[in-house]
Amino acid sequence: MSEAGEGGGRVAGSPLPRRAPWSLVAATATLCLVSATSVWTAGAAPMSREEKQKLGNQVLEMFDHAYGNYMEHAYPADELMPLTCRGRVRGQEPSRGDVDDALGKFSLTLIDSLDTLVVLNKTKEFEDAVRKVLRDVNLDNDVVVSVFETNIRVLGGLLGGHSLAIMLREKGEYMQWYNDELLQMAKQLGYKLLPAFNTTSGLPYPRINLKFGIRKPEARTGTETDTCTACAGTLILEFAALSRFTGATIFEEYARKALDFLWEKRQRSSNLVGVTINIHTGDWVRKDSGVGAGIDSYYEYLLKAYVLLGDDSFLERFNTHYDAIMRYISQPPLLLDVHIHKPMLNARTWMDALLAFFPGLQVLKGDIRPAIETHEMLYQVIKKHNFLPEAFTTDFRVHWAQHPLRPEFAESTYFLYKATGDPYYLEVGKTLIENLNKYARVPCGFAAMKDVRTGSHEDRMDSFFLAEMFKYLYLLFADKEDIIFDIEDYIFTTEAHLLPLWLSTTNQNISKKNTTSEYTELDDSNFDWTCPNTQILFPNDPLYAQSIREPLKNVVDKSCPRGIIRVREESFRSGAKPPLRARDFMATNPEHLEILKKMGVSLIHLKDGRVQLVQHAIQAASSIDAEDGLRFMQEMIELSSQQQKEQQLPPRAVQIVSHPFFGRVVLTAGPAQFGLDLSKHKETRGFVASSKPYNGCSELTNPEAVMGKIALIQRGQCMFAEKARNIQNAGAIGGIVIDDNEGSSSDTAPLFQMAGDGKDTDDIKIPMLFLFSKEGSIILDAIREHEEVEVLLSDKARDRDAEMESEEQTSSENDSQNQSAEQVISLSQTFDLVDQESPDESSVHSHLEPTSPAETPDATSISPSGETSNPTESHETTSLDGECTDIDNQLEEQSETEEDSSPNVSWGKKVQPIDSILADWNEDIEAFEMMEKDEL
Ligand code: DMJ
Repeated sequence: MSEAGEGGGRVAGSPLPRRAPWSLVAATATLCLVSATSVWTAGAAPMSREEKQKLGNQVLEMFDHAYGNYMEHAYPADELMPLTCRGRVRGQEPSRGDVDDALGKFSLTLIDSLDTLVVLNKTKEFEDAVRKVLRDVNLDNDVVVSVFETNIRVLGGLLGGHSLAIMLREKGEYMQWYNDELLQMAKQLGYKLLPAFNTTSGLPYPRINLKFGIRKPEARTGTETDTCTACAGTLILEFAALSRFTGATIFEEYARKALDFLWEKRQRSSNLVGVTINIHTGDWVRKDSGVGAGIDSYYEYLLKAYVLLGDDSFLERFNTHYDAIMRYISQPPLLLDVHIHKPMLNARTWMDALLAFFPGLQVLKGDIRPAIETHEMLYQVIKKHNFLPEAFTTDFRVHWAQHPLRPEFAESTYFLYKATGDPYYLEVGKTLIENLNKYARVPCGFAAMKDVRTGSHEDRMDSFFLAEMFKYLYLLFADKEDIIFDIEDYIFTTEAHLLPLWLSTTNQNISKKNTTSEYTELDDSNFDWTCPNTQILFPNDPLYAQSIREPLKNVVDKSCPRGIIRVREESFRSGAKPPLRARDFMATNPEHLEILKKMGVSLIHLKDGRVQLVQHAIQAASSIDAEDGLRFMQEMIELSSQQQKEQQLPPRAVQIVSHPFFGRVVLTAGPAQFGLDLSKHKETRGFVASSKPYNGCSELTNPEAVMGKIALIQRGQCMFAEKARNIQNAGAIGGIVIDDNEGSSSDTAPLFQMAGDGKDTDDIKIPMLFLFSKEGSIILDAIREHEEVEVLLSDKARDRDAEMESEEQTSSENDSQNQSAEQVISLSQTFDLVDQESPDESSVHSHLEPTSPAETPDATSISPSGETSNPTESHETTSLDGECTDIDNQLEEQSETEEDSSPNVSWGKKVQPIDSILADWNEDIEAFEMMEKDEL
């Protein structure tokens, strides 16, 4: 135990001030968060108390805007739909797939917000909210919900609410009437979740019917075989708290059993776990491993279970995994997924946004340096795109452009500030606040970003936004006296619900499996039981955090596309060409197939009719053929990427700029293959008017109404180009086609671009955009309410705070063509996104990855779907201290120009010639085969 731990040992809050033996360690973890704020002397300028208070008040105002609109327009529904300003009721909206499994018709957002109200000092509102929960919430609905989401959001929300309700009751002013009713509800819900654990493994089913449980015919669930590791491993805090609060030990026992099983199943050589596991057999279904989606909170709960429950085995497990993470996944500042059996090989070339929680966890662990590095890298990505895109590549391009207002980065910012006291993190928080207000705030709440590149919105405000984002932002700027209780008496669950640390010494009679003997061989000398004493570290070197951040300052702007390209560059430098050029390749040509075989490239016909190419260098006829195969694959990757770009146009934005929207609502629109290209020209701005006839399929009868305006036209009955010509002839300066399929939305349907009519469309000069029905109805509703509605058509939303300048681009040439059908080109590959928290594997970006790269760890694979995986990356150069080549630049995002070099930045891996790569492959494959045998 460190001196720091003992010196920092503080007495936990009431009702049970007694400390268990582990408390010093918990205090040590707490101590990591006890910062040196008062001694900061250099680096970022200190922030005055007034400025902090101003920002804290801004957070309160933003919370009121989000919560107030939810309560006014959505409650008792689960969530607010901030664009259409109503509640999201499951079954009444088009299904969004697994994301909807969080919605159980139990007023999710209200429950998830309970303890936020207390943290934000809104005690009166908390009291009202608790009364509403007790009066209105039904936990017995015939609805299938995610066990994971229900646990972290609803059970956690009820327990967090209960924890703070009894704290307030004890203080003697508020909640005097409270008789543990929230806890009774939590217990009722706990019993409803228990049937999910009825598996031989003890791992829970991913879903349960709140009314009928599992497997009954009425339940409509219980046939699943897989779950994600986080889904099965993120229960212990809530379940143990429930057991300790109520004395009913069964909950903690079940959660422990699931954790024990996951621990048993870890890959024994690497000590890593996969993303999804079969709940019956315990086999890993997805063998890739990272710290983001699908695994994240499993690690979080091991460490926090130790802090809350004081059980050493949890810390030992955490340390074992942490050692593996730092060995294989952490490539500072990146965190890259690897394969559990071959952890030296990367499984992906991109990172997901959920991993942004990890620096916060590292702070709790006490490993500050990599936390600072990763956080800084994430901040650079945010500065580039305003928000963290759902996924971004290792060279920081957008991979999935969505951003559902996730709180993980704010969480890590808070913990880093607590640990370092560096005012830099307050400035980071300020930027987050500004971006939320500038880009996500809409008149009826805050809307998720549909596409961070265009600034367009989704009609979605997830409950975690209220549970987590406002808590962490408020706490970041709050001084001790701004909060009515001592926050350090509590631990944050993964949903930021607060559980009191005194639970550790309450009702401890849970039977524990003693597994400590398994750890004797572990060398955890680098990851010992203490964390650095930040009270010594930071005052001694106030520039410590800054000195770690400094080399990373330009990491995003100065980066070059890396990895796969580098190998190609190396091999092309010699001028060598593969015997078969990618552009000539035909999958039906037997000669070509023969050449592929020689090069070790095999062809896999996917179920959906596409083909996937996989190279196994070891299967090539010779090492020269293997090199040729590598070159062929690189050409193929480039070709595929180019083809994809040709097929895809990024989405466009329709921004409502008139009162009361003032640019705050941005709708995702599909582009047209004809008319003014908004990516090349300035935006078009104008008032909207409906055309008559509304389908725009004949000469307009109301040209005076659409003259000089942007015409609204309904989809259907004739070609898009014909509609465009008709409105152009009537003098419109632009057109918006609104889908005639009622209920369609870009939230649930893939965007597409409107195709021409097969003839010359050069005569169409005005811009044309497409809106699905739901987005279109936002404009139609606005006209009904406000008559004059002005919009901006563009490729990217404009700064909504600046006064919008009028911009008109009109052109009209008369011509019209008649056709009988529309043509549509699908853009679904890029924009068909799925939620990262999906509890089962089948839902996780299956569209983008028909064959998991993790299944071919020793191979370079590419499919015409555009998703490429190249595990050879881990052998390739990642040192970026050279110049990007033109070829590299071809792969950059269409609209972005990035700088050509990245001096001073090294990812810590070395350039390797191809011979050596191939030799390594062989070694890896042998090691892999050995491991597989061992496991059998
Ligand atoms: C939250 O519900 C929790 O933090 C969870 O562990 C991960 N995802 C969301 C927020 O992004």
